[in-house]
Amino acid sequence: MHEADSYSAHVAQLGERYGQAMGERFPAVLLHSGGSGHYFGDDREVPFQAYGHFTQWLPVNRPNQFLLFRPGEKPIYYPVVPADYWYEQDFAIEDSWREALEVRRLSAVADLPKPEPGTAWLGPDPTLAEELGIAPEQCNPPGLRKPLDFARAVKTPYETAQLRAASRLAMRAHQAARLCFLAGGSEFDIHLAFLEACRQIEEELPYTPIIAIDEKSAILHYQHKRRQLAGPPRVLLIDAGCRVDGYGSDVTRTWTSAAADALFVDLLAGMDELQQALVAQVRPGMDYVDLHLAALDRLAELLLGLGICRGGGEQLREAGIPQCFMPHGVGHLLGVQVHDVGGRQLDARGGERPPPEHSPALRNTRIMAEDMVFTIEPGCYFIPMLLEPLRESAKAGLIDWNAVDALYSHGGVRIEDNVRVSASGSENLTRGAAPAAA
Ligand SMILES: [Mn+2]
Repeated sequence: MHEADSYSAHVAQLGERYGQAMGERFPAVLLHSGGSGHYFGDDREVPFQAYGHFTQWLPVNRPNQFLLFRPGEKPIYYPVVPADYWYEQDFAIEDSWREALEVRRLSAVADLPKPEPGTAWLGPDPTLAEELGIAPEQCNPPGLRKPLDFARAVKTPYETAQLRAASRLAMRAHQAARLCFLAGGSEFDIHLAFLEACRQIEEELPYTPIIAIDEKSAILHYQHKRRQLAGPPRVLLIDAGCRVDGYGSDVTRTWTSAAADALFVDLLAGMDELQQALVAQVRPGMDYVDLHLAALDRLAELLLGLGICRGGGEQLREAGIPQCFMPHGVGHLLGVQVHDVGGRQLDARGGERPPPEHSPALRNTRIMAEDMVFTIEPGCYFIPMLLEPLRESAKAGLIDWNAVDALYSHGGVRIEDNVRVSASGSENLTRGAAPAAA
């Protein structure tokens, strides 16, 4: 018998899931990792990222890898390893893969056996599917893809173990980033400190780290890495994760230096408490939309308590003030993709459950179920583009503008952990994880 969280147990569970989704309609499914591509008018290759449904079967982030699944049979993995002296094409096949899969190495895509009639194709290249004799209606059929997208929110024990390890690695690198910031490092220095500590290069990470000092932390997806500090730094917001066997962590921390305004330091402490209170609300059956609403309510109370806002919670909510400070959703599904698929799916058949009108950026509207993994990442930012229009409006009295003017230079706060829904509550994969040993 295999350990419950072993790779072969994962493959067996995935097989059951696929069998159910396929029903009587498809005798087999052929998954393709994807093909390599070039920039327009250039011979330089675009960085490759394997298709998510392929990655869930096998952590091989290479073009032209195939997996054939037939219910009741050992899945067949076809690594295509072309003869090539420009790139290293050969790679090690892990023992655990050989145990769970039948491995049949090919030297060209053309050597792939012709799929049996009715085989469904999952992958990004319908032209290749057609060349292999797969009919267009068998190519990424919604009747198969939708139930698989929906099911991916719930993790197998193996997947949870990878996500736990990815969080553990990220915590080690976040600690190095914090020390670099406190020692006076620039955004660029902090980026390098993060990479060095997790020992992953940028293309191995699940996404490009956001490393923002002071007012830049109010830019939600700030993309630059300044080499120099503009002045004594007050705030670091770092949103960065690591990848383990295809599974990514997505962790945000905000740190202050001794130069930070006392009000901002209080805001940071309040946001940390708020974030943990949200994690404590998680349980199977809860609506994720309600968690988002709870985040907005708690944020309104925090802003009132700190004197950044005035009036009552109800008044702030009605005026949409919390969303001016937190214009994003409180989190999203997490897995082989940072924003994992199916976040707004109504049920296994498909259909959308859109976010509430007042929070269009919310990426997750699912009902929580055991072993679902998502992020919980409340934030509070001083974004001139969103706050300045209020200054001239009838809502101006709900905000203490002296506080806002003082905190523009500090940017904002976001605290993000990765959370698994347990049988009766939650497991915080990020805070529960001891940092990996150096
Ligand atoms: Mn996130």
